[in-house]
Amino acid sequence: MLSRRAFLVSAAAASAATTLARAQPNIEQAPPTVLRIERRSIEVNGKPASVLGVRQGDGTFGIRTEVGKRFRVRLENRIEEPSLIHWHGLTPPWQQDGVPGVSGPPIPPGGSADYDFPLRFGGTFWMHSHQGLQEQLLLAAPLIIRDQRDRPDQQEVIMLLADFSFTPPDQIFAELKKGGMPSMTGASSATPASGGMKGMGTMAPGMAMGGAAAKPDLNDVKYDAFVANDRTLGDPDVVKVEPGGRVLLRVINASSMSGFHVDLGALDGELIAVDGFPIAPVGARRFPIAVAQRLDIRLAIPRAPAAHPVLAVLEGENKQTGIILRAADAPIARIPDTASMAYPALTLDLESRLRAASPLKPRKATRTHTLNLTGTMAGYVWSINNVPWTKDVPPLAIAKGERVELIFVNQTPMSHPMHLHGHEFQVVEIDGKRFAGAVRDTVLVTPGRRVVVAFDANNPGLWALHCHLLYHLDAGMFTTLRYV
Ligand SMILES: [Cu+2]
Repeated sequence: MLSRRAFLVSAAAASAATTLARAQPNIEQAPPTVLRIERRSIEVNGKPASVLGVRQGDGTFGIRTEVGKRFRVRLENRIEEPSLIHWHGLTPPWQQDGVPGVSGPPIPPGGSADYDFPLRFGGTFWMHSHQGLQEQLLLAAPLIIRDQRDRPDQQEVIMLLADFSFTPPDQIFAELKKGGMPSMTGASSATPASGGMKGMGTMAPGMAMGGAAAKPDLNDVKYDAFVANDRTLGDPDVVKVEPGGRVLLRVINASSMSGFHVDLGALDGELIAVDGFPIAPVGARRFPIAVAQRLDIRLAIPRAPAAHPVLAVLEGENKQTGIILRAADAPIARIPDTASMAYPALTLDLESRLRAASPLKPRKATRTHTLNLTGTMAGYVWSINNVPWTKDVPPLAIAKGERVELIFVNQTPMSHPMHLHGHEFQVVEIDGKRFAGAVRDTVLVTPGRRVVVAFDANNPGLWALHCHLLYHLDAGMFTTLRYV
């Protein structure tokens, strides 16, 4: 029965793709890029770990392509369970968005699905499983779309960040629901920092700076490691760079639950894009990155031979990961996986200073929806407007052509990186102050704060809108919007 159903789903996906291809007379004749969802082994802290991955036949993780081309992909599921990949930040037809139960069914084991849609814009994007808790098993990869911003004299370096645990994801989730397990912190949201469950190691100095409200509650899951390009600092990814050369660093936070501070050390960085979309450049040596967000940072490599660590330090703690940029044959010093001090919780300070290079056309909103971010650590229930997601929750109503504003009001002591599928949005207001902020697809809403984003309803369909913390999403901080 299962295999028959599997065949039917696969056949349906193939026939949908065929129909789509026929409807496009100028379609490229080149074969699609084949991506395979596979099980793979990596080594973490000297121990073997079985994880998942999505890569091409030649071993390339994810895809690098160009703006103006079509996204033509055949996705094959070669693991023993259903799976589906979401193209995070892209704007496909809604049926190709890769969210099981919203855009369509997952791909059964041995099955495949076809994708074909135009790439409207370039930038740093990524792909990840939206099925169950597979993302926690590192089922994520870069999705890079080159455009006129990419210079030939500039070397591209990708740093994909993830959090790793030897504990199976369903067990992590079960422990979160039970609350108070030794591997968990923040057992009670009512007294986020006073409980005995909260280890002193999480009590970073910056944590108490969240304003008048309760102290922010950080890092629900205690991970065994943080990795950059699948590696810890004990055995880091070392990238050769040109002394005196230019680098475009594309940072992708593919973590399930962890926000970071990207720390460039002695290098001066110029942040030129967030979530793929250009901003008025911001110079700094440290940049915050919430879960699912991306940073494009230009670096000028000094002429002298040297090894330049690019680190990512966990918010509220001192745990760190990163990669090494090695100019010439400079010796590489061992970097510990803890920083000398804890870094603060992520804030909206940078977000409020970002300005879009290409803002949305000024227009009054024709539709607004308020999304109170709600939940309780007791039982680990997360919700929107106090409703944990089920399939019976009606989609938010909007109409094609509208300028929509979503008002996120965080009523919890945790930060939530909120992601809208299928559309780019602009941050237009924080705590009542209007500004032409960054265009992006994921915005962090910190405890007690009110963040407003605007978008144009230009891609009809049924779309997911959710917190990108994996266990919050799975616990119900998820909803949909729909228009035709
Ligand atoms: Cu959340």
